[in-house]
Amino acid sequence: MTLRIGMIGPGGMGKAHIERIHTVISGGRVVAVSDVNPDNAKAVAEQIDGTAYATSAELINSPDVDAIMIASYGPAHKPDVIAAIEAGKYVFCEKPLAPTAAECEEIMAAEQKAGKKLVTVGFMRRFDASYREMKKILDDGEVGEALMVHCAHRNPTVPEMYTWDMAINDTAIHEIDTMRWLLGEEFVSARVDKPKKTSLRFEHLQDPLVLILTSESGVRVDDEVFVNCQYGYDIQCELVAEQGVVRLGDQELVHRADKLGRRNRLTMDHNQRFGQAFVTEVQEWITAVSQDRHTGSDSWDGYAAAVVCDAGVAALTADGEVPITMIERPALYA
Ligand code: ISE
Repeated sequence: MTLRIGMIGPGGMGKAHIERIHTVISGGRVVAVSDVNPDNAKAVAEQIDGTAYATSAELINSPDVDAIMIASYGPAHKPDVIAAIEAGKYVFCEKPLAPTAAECEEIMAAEQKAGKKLVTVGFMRRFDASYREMKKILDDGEVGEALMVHCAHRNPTVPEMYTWDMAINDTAIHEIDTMRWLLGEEFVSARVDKPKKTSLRFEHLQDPLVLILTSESGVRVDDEVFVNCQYGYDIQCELVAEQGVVRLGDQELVHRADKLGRRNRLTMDHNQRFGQAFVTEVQEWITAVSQDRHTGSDSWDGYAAAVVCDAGVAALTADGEVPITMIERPALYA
């Protein structure tokens, strides 16, 4: 059986997912699209020989659509995620689940009413082979307890529309989710260190910055966010544990040695760097949904990321530690 997927908001990320689903992934096909820009919906529908729906509500409720993917703008996610839950359909929503913790709570309330986990949040790093290996080493107890994690999240440049808070809730949100998953615990406080700013940035940005998070057991995570580093899309992570250190392998596309020396060609964006992770993520989602089961990050993960982001954004405009408090975890997400 082929899972018939309806895609809401096929912009850059949505189109990349469609391409993967129709070429390297098995078991699914995007058969329907909707978009705030009807011309885009029509153009994408023509390319995939599918149907363009005038509204996301019509797409979600169509009997010809089995499951939903949402790749629209974050502030538009909540009503579509809730409509999919109410229609009893599995929904894959790109990060963030919703921009505020309160909206994520509304989504969790709808899902609890449905009595079933239907929502997967698109945090793709959980599907990256290197992060998975790091987690396995930690979970198997090979290096003892985690003590610290040093992360770096560098982008070559960001456009002027990238607002000051996005360093946390659009960029660092990846480490926030990945570190919660790696360590298996929540964060209790956030702080932001603000070093000298690069001259190669738009004036409104604090770039670089270092987000410092402390977990329930006291593990300290530092995340250097530097989104105008110029040279590449460079993701680093080093886990320091009691009996060893584990770090992500080299990420460069090729190693080259020539008369200029030993050099590497680096990845330049997230689709290159995490291309295989996206494939694994979407393949696992299609396989799981076809078997009527949930996979990947759930609504609680979306909520927790939103709460930590709120604290991180608050810490960006304040000095010192900002405490992080969460509601009690509902039984559905235990
Ligand atoms: C973007 O939205 C992403 O998700 C990328 O992975 C991240 O590196 C970038 O900073 C974000 O703007």
